[in-house]
Amino acid sequence: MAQMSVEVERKFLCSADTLKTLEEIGAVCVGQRQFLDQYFDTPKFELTLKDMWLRNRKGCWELKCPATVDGTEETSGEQSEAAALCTRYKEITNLPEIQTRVGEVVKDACERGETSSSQEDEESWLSNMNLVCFAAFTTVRRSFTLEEEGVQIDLDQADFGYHVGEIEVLVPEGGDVQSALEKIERTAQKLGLTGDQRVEGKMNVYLKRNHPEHYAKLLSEHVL
Ligand code: V4E
Repeated sequence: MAQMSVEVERKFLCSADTLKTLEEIGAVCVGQRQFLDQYFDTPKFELTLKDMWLRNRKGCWELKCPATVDGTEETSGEQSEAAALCTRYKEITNLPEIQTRVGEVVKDACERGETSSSQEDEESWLSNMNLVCFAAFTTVRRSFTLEEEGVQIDLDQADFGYHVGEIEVLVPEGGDVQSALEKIERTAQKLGLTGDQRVEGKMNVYLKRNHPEHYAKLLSEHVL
């Protein structure tokens, strides 16, 4: 069960001043890259209804699922307002581990026969688990670091015309989530962010436009 870090993240709205503010607080640009994300689920959306997000990015498989599922990180009871603005997701990048997790949810899909290990079709596990691509979009991401806090700040521009910022800290397994939350809160303050707006992720906006019924269902099930 190696390679399972927790991504603690707070999204924020970008404005015309964001770049200037980043510069003023001493954030350093560490590069720009572009990537295509393809998200997969069953036709009945069994994964995303459980807040599990399976994607392929640059040829690598990644599964994001809530960090609280195993009850490891949460200090029970209420959390601070600042912490409530942050999401915490486990990031699983090990393919066999991803297949196990997904298989636990997609139990009644199709039987997973020997063909799944066929060399000529490396992605046959997708069809065996009844997984289809439901979202695909390209992001141009400019990344910055704020070294004194050890946070990364990403400015994302999705190809469907949505712009969003993220302050994030990757916490290795067993690491200190609380201190990550504090780093993010201090960074948010330096950026002059207020917590009074609900900030949508790229996927929110994508689903609202392309799968409005599923979007409504995720809202009513409190996934989004
Ligand atoms: C976790 C999640 C989704 C998967 C995409 O996650 P996100 O962090 O939005 O994407 P991205 O491209 O920034 O990934 P990174 O490069 O940082 O790994 S889609 C919806 N969710 C859940 C979710 C939520 N409930 N609330 C907020 C504010 N964001 C995401």
